Amino acid sequence: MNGFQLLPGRLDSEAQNDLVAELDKIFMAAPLFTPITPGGQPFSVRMTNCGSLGWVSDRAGYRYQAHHPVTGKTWPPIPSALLDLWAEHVDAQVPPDACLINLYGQGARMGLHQDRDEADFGFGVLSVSLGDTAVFRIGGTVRGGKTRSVRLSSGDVCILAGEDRLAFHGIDRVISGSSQLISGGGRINLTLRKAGPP
Ligand code: MD3
Ligand code: FE
Repeated sequence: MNGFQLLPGRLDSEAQNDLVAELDKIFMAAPLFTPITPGGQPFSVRMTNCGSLGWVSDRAGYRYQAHHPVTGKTWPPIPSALLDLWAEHVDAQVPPDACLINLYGQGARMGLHQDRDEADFGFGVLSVSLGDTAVFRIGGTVRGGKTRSVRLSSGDVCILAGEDRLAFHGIDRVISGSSQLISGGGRINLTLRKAGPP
């Protein structure tokens, strides 16, 4: 499996609602926080994690760590439905150790970036979109190259692997009111990864 693979509607509405219920429990154990770039700017996206490692950002840089940056607690476990998706679409032998949870409220976006904080880029990344539709942008591995726009709707799963694993990508905007899944509106994206060393 190689490149950017979009599985539209991979999760039906029952599976989406089940995941939202799991996320409500995760948010109680690991509250959403606002990461700060190494340059000192807050992200417009709020985040938390589940799994043995979580992605965090602050003045000291971007990294994966075993503890929540505010509570100091370990992250809650990854829901089994997500582990099953990973085993089916990414790797049946090696499970993910990190699940980053991004919450996009009104006006939140994510600038073009590469994901390069993981130990081994040979593993793919699996993303699950929930709630309002996102206008996602993906380019090549060189900043400033050609990009294309793809809509990510609630229940869509995408897998990034091989030649596109280091592609520049971001979220231009979220279309508010496009889904009723999340009370209060907004979008949640889950990214499953094998982040740590073997
Ligand atoms: C393309 N998240 O958390 S998910 C991120 O919707 C991130 O919250 C976006 O970019 C979001 O790092 C996009 C789709 C995605 C995830 C990982 C990728 C696209 C990717 C890795 C390489 C290339
Ligand atoms: Fe990313």
